Formats: sequence, structure tokens, C-alpha cells
Amino acid sequence: MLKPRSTATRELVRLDGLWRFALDSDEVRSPWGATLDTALEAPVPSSYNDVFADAAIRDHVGWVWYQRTVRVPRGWAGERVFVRVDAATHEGRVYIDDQLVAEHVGGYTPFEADITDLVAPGQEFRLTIGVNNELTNTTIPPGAITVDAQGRKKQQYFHDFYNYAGLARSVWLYSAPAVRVDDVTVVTDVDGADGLVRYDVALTADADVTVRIEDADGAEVGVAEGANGVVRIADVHLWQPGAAYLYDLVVEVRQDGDLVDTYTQAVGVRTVEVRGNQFLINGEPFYFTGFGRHEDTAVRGKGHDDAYLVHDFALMTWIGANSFRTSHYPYAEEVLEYADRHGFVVIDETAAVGLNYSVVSGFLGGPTVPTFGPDSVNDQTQAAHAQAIRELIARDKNHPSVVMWSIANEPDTAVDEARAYFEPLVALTRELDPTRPVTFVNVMLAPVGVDKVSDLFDVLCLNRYYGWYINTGDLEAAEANLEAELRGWEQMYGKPMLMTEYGADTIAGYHSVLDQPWTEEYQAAYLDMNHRVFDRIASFVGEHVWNFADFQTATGIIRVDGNKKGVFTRDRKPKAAAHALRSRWTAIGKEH
Ligand code: GCB
Repeated sequence: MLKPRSTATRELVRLDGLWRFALDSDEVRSPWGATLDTALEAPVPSSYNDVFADAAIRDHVGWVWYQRTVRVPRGWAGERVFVRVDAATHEGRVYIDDQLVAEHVGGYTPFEADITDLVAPGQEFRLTIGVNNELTNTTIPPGAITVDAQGRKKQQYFHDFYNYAGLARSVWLYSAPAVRVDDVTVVTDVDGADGLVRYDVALTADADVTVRIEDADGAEVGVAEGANGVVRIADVHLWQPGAAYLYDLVVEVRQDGDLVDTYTQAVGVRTVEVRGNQFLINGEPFYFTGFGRHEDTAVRGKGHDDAYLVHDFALMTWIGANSFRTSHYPYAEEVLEYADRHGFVVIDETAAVGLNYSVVSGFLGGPTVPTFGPDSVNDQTQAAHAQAIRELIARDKNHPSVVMWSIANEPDTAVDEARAYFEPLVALTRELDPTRPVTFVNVMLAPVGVDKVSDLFDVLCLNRYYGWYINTGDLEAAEANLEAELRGWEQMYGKPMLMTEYGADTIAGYHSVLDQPWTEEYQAAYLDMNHRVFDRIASFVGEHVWNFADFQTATGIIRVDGNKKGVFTRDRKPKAAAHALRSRWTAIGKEH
């Protein structure tokens, strides 16, 4: 799925701004059929939940409607016209006037529709987008809907971050020629001092393809003919963590010698490999420092915002982070493009979080049913999960920053059914992308020896909270238990091991000279304890603190206005631990 771009043959109009907005209700019938009768306006991109001071909107379960009028540029006669929605969380329906043109389930990946036959250049049309936030046992992520004694629909979900919904990313109108590039796949390799760019261009119709590679100064450094092939770049400038370098792969499509389409794909030449207990980028051992993050800010919820994008990367640079995981869903494409341009390394995760009913029942007061079963995680869930993997890889396969796929966060892998569930998903991931390692993120409830699936994956990613959820406030016991467990994993698998989550809730401004959970000192001491252990384990290839910043959660008795494990507050102020991490990670950065 190509990101729409403006090229010599393609034009792009961003449909962001204020849209008419209404909750679905008995009064709002077929709202695509006429101008939406509402006083509300909602910003796009933004989650809608926190924008209005209205609990009925914030807690709404079901459909909401966005609508605006759009004019097709007059110069688009003869072109195909598309509407593209970067994300509709979790289900979207797009109507052009009263015609349904697209339906999509999955809240964090894009979808589009060719609307050429329904619109006219120079003319206006009514664009209505319905968005549904419901999560069930067959969606990714899963959830459950109940109806309470007052007859209200309630959404329960099995992850702690708030179920923000709406159009949190941009909506686009774009033009492209009928004969065009439909997809581009790029895989890079290194041969001595040269770079190899294997490419595969899918077209909508037969045509001649030329591929040119330009360096960062725009000089042509390689060229090839044909829809697929290999371009050699002599004396290649590699894409390196912390030292990004991007080439442009310019695809030109010709018919009878005339240029009919052109599309430019950024390419970073780099290799990724797991060898023994090491994670190699460009043949060199790489040690991940950074965070599990969330797309989360005040007011916007999960709404993409370029100011926060730049600021968050600036803070990650300040603190010495070289990488992050897109916990727990695919992030906006702008985030990955920024990582590509600035040399950040990314573990790219699907939205498969909460496939674990034992965590749910233990922590979140959820159902006490087995994770895998006809009414919980079943074949349909697995099919939705497979689709989530397909869409993630289709969208993100060309990003040099993405070095590994994480296909789930903390699923229930303590039971035998997990194997049958995951085996085909791992095979699918490898088939779709044979070049990147595949991982999943293991939960404390499935420690070494209990977990049934880790042998299927390339890298062990663990979330461990010794000193927080267990051994609370007792860092001595925590240190011993953490080390014992990590040594167990190392002995059993000998694979590279990464701590993908470790963290302690911390209220900024709360202090103590004692080991008091919730204080800034405790967070720093807790992280320090973890680091002492990591440094003693040879197979350790990285540390991602949970979390970059405080973030909003569902209401509940274990969260006070959200999850406070951020190293930065929700408004991005450093807690004491930020300074300690900065010294450690900048020192690690200098060693590598
Ligand atoms: C976890 C989850 C993460 C939570 C975190 C916590 O294991 O993966 O989504 O936010 O714990 O703070 O409880």
C-alpha cells in the first residue's frame, strides 16, 4: 500500500481541519445521505474523545460520523481520484455522497477507495466517514462489549491504554494516472563496498518501467529497466543507526515512450541479521536503547501532531535513545519516515495486544475464561490477526528504520493452544518478509519453561516488572529474581534477548530517601537495578524502558489519571530517571 505522494504525475490534497461531527443515535439516520445535522465540529487528525467536555462523547461505544464537503481540483480531468484514510480507529466506512465506497476493520492501518466514477473535476462532493470504536473477541486488539443495568453499552478491553477513537491521522484526496505504480517493494543488501537494491514494482497495466537511484544530492548512482531487478550502488553510503542516509528510488512508467507515471520511494541501504546471541545491523552488533511508547498526548489522544513528533524525537535524542517499539499498534507513517531520515531503529508492532485473558482477569477485572476458545480468541481472531500482519508489512516493508516485526504484545503463551495459534502467524510473517527477524513480546505469566512458543521466534523480547508488580519496593529481591529468570532464558535458547518493558509508576514531584514506589528516586533506582542485571547477561541486546511518557488509560483502581511509568510526564517534562538514563545511554552510544 503506497503512501500517496505528490510527483510529476500525482497530486495530493490533505483533507485535515474541522469536520462536522455527530455520535450515531436514533436521530442520526443514514447520515451520509444529507448534510449532517449537528452543531459539533471535530478536528482531523485527532481522537475525538477528549476534545469535547462531554462524557457522553468520551465514553460513547459505537459509530460516530465525520463529514465535510470536498472539491475535486479542476485540473484532475482524466486522472483517477482516490480517498485515502490513514487510520479510522477501529473500523471505518467511507461514503461519497450517498455511496458506500470503502469499509475497513483495523484501527491503525490505512485504506483507500477509487472514487473517480462518483466525482467530477471542479465539482464538490459530500465526504462522510463513519468510525466505530467497538472491540470484540474477533478484533485486533480484542475487547468485549456488555450492556449495563442502565441499558448502556460498555466497552471492556484487555490493554491498559485508553481506547481512543476517531480519525487520528490524515485523510487525503489524491490523483494518480490509470496506468500507474500500484506497489513498490525494496530489499537491500551489501556486497563488499557496494549496495544492492532489489526492487519489485507492481503496475495496474502493462507498461515499461525504468528505475533510477539518486543519492542525497540528487545525482544518479544507478539505473535499471524492468518491473523488477537489482540496482548496484558503487561505494554505497549505508543507512546506519544514528547516521541515516537515504537514496531516492525513482520509478518511471512509460507507454509508447511517454511518461505516464512516476513515484519516488526513499531507500536506506542496510542489512539486519540475527546471529547467535547477537542482533546485527550492517554486520555490527547493535544494542537497543530507548522506549516502548504510545501515540498519546493531552486533548488529541492518539491524534498525530507534527510538533509532538519532532519534540518526542528531540527528547529521545537528548536522552541517548537509539530506538523504540511501536507499542502496541502501528504508528503514523510520518513517525517511521522521521525515523528513516534521522537514523532511529524501530521494532514495528501489530495491534495484537491483550490476547491474554489471564492478565485481564488478574489485573483488569476481566473475564475469567481461557484465552483460547470459541468465545474468546478463536479462528476469526486469528484471521483478523493475520490480516493485521499483512497490512502492517504492506505498509511498512520499505522503511530502513524497521528492523524487526513484533506480531503480538503479551499474549497468553503459557497454554498449549498458543502454539497452534502462533505457528501459522509466524510462517505468514516470514513469507511476507523473509528479511527481518520476527518476535513477540513475552509476558511475566509465561516465564521460561512455561512459555510454549519462544522457539518459533528469532529474538526474545521480555516485559518484566520485578520491583514493581512483584517484589514491590524490594529491589534486592527483585534483582535476584530478575537475574535468575534471565539466566534461565539465556541457557534455554541462547538467542538475543531484549527487555522490551521494565518500568515503575512515578508521580513527578513525589520524593523519598527510602525505596518508596511512586517516587522519582525509586524509578531511578529501579531502572538502575535492572541495568546492573542486564550488564551481567551476555545475550542482552537492548533495553526499552516502559514508557517514554505518561499516558492515558481506562479508569481503574491501579491507575491515577493514567499510567505514570513515563520517564517524561504526559506534557514531556523529565522525571529524575530521565537524567540517569541520559548518562547511561549516551555512554553506551559512545561505546558502539
Ligand atoms: C505491560 C503492558 C503495557 C502496560 C504495562 C503496565 O506489561 O505491555 O501495555 O502499560 O505493562 O504499565 O502495566
